[in-house]
Amino acid sequence: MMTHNIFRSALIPPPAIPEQYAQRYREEGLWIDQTLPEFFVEQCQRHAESLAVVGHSHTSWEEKTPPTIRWTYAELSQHGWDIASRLRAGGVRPGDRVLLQLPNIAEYMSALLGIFYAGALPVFCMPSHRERELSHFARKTDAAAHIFSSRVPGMDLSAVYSSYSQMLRDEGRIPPLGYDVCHPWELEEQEHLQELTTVMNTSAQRKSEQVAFLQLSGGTTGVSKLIPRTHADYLYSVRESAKICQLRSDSTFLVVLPASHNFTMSSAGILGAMYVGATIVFAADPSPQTAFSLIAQENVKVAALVPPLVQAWIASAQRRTPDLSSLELLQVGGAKLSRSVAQNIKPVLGATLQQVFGMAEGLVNYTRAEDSDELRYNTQGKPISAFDEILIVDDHDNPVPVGVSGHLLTRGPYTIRGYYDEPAINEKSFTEDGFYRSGDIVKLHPDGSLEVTGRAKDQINRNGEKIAVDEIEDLALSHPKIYDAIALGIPDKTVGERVCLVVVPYPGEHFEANAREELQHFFTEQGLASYKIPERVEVMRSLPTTKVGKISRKDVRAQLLETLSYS
Ligand code: OOB
Repeated sequence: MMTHNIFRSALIPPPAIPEQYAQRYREEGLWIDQTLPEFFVEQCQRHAESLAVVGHSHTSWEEKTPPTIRWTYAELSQHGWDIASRLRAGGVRPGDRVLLQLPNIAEYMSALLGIFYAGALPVFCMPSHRERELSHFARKTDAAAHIFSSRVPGMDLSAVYSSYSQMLRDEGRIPPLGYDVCHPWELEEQEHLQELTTVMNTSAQRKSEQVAFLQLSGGTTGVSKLIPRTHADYLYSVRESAKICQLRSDSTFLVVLPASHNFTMSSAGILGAMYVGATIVFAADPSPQTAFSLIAQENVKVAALVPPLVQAWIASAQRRTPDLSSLELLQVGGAKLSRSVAQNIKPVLGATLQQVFGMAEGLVNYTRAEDSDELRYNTQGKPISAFDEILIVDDHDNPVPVGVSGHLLTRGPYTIRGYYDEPAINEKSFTEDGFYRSGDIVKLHPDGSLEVTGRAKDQINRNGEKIAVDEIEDLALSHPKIYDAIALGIPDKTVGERVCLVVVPYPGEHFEANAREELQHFFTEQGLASYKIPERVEVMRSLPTTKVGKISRKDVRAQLLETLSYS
């Protein structure tokens, strides 16, 4: 095994929450003095004998067999320590960043605990990320290691790792070490880590208020920005979420969406389940077939889905009448749920709907158990905390009356005050007094519930995965034949929105009938995650412009929707 003797740069301090707020959050008991690794150790001790994780391993998850791993909390912790020891033996040091990119397999959990136990900070990558995204995260965080599995069907992540590592080397950088869970780094017997205290950075005053990990933003500008969340802020949101969702020790939670997503991780999600000592069941794929058999076999009580998946589950359940009798709560979030689908959840799936409107930057809203059906179907709920501050404003930042739609700005005990190492973007994404500009258009209902009525950001929401249009456009413009390009989200029944790219070739350049294949090949070659690759390509001779000569996205969209309705 390669061991590294490289010192990685220190984490850049994120924009801090002003002390007067921090003090308030401490005094009110929102921020407590506990770190995530301490939380894991404590929960694994407290629930040592309970079943913690059910899932496939990296060797078995492609097969349509029942899950092969069943770990108690004590065993999970042991596996976490094992990974931590291996990471440390390989040269990962406390404070280092580690890219975590695993599919929904049981080892996701041991890797997660392992990174924290080693005193390092996970960077939550998606399984679908490829060279372009991974190299960006590695550069931005000076990551020491990248945990992945080389056995992901249809995706050669060893090759992806090698090729972006070479890219980084060519730039004079030292790439992260690759940690393939199929070939774990070796370990000498005496190297076993035993105690957290030996790996924590003890010099800091309040460890719990330091950055714990980096989440990815949905992104409205370029490649995802990194979101620095602290131990104290995140754990506060987890404890409150578990209470709001009324989780109990028998609230077995099914992980369907990627584990790294903030929704799955903490709303109340994986960490909420750990907070109450419940079992976390990993579905190897999001299909209704896989999920339905796990629900019946494992007595699943809670699942979290994006709206397009809910529709797939409903359609499948109507055909097959599966045994979903254990399912109590179906959380739906990540994109707008239509009322008609919302109303079908209870009658068809038997579970109570909870709408979840959240963002990795912080603020999460839930409909509550006691809410009327009217609120449950029509709104996306109320904020977690009485300390969440919500502003709904017009285009000039003036508050709008209750019931009128406006831009949602927010600030609070678990919402960041700035992205990681992005001073220019932070100026635009946050107000001077620290409110985050979510880019969502919402209206307030008289009871305090929020309803999402639109979106003011240039983003495509495909299956709850967010795509910044300018990332796709910038990449398209690097194509030698493309003079101009616009990326748009086209409404779609199965995934919510699909990426459509409208391109204008240079004079004299042509795309043949297969423009789509040609460009899909180009984007794949550029190492772009597959979910961002345009599924529809339209070639136009020119783009409609506004009176002042700017390209009018609205008109392009209108033209396109018109052509689509005829095709
Ligand atoms: C969740 O987090 P992100 O960071 O992937 O995306 C946040 C954005 C929101 O700003 C909003 O535009 C959209 O996703 N969104 C919703 C929604 N939930 C999220 N739009 C309408 N209705 C909803 N229920 O997506 C996320 C994070 C934590 C919990 C749940 C979702």
